[in-house]
Amino acid sequence: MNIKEYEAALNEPLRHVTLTLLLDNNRILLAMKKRGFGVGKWNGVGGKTDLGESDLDAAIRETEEEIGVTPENLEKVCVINFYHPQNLDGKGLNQQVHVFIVRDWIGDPIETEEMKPQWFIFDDIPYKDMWWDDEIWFPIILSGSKVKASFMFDENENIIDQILEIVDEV
Ligand code: 6OG
Repeated sequence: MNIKEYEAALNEPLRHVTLTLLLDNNRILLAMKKRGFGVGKWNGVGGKTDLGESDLDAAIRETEEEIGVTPENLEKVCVINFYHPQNLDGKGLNQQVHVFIVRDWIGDPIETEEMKPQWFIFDDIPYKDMWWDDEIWFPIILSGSKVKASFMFDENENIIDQILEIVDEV
């Protein structure tokens, strides 16, 4: 099954999730996920958008909860659909991730029960310990472009289909 076929068969909208990336000149803040979905991987910070909440407000709230900083002037740079059809619990893991970059924030990143933050220079992003899709779209957004994409994974978290376009607005 490919992405187009799978999307045609889906009858529920995707759950919205946020992902926020703090940037400081040529450095990016990633955080080690300590529990839950994506445990053991470096990633931006974020989580589920609540019912009635905007994705922007969810991104701010999740960043406060997970690394203790309040982001300001968030810029949405990506919308990515992630499909996990092979997974037994595939329905629950399908999600639409709204990605924001941030250059202004209040407070210093701190470790919490959920995440352990660390700065990385752009040339040293630990892609081997991240979701495989990140190596594809991180360089595009770090060079200043915006992306709409879809990725489909197998049960071993390998990418089995992808669609990606660079867009003016997401
Ligand atoms: P919680 O389940 O912790 O939110 N997320 C992904 N991030 C990347 N870079 N690649 C993926 O490829 C991802 N799938 C999900 C969105 C999950 C967090 O993980 C992100 C959320 O920030 C599969 O509430």
